[in-house]
Amino acid sequence: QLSAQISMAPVAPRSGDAIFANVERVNAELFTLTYGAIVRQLLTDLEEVEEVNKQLDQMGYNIGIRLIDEFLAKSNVSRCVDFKETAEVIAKVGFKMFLGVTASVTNWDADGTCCIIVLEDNPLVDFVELPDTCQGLYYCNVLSGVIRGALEMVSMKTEVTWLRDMLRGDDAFELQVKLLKQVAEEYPYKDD
Ligand code: MYR
Repeated sequence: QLSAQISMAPVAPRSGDAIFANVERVNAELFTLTYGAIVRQLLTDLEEVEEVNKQLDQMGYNIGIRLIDEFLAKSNVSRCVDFKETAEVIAKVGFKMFLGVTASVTNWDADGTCCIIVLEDNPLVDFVELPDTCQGLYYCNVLSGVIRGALEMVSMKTEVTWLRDMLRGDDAFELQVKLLKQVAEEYPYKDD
């Protein structure tokens, strides 16, 4: 009897592309909602916002050290000549691949080791509104961890910090990426 109560609208035939786009959209929404559920659970379990920030960063780091392989395999980017190129690759190729948005890189310091990545669109925060009790939370802290972890795997120690955050009322998301140390890669043999 129950089935009789559920009426379904007829489904218009759609092209493969439209179905694929829809699957992607649903995946993206599921990802966004899942991330939200994780943050909420951490807030419940850890109570201190500072601890939640730390935990999200650590989760991101753990993801980043694995994600880099997939990134290098899929993107076909060759080794960057300098940190400036690396930052552009993260903003234009990395964010596109894993978040579906691109970011821009600005505010380089004189020696090219510190810049700001600006994200105007961030699917992680779709549907998100933070209550007053969450002041101090860096909701997207997983992203800074991902970048730090991924870069560490290609020999760059970095410090990644949020400068602006739309959930805190700013008009964009800004991440400062600072190169602390570039570990020289060791090759098993020298070519003479
Ligand atoms: C190199 O220097 O050889 C290339 C290094 C490219 C690193 C790209 C790291 C991608 C990290 C993706 C972050 C996406 C955040 C959602």
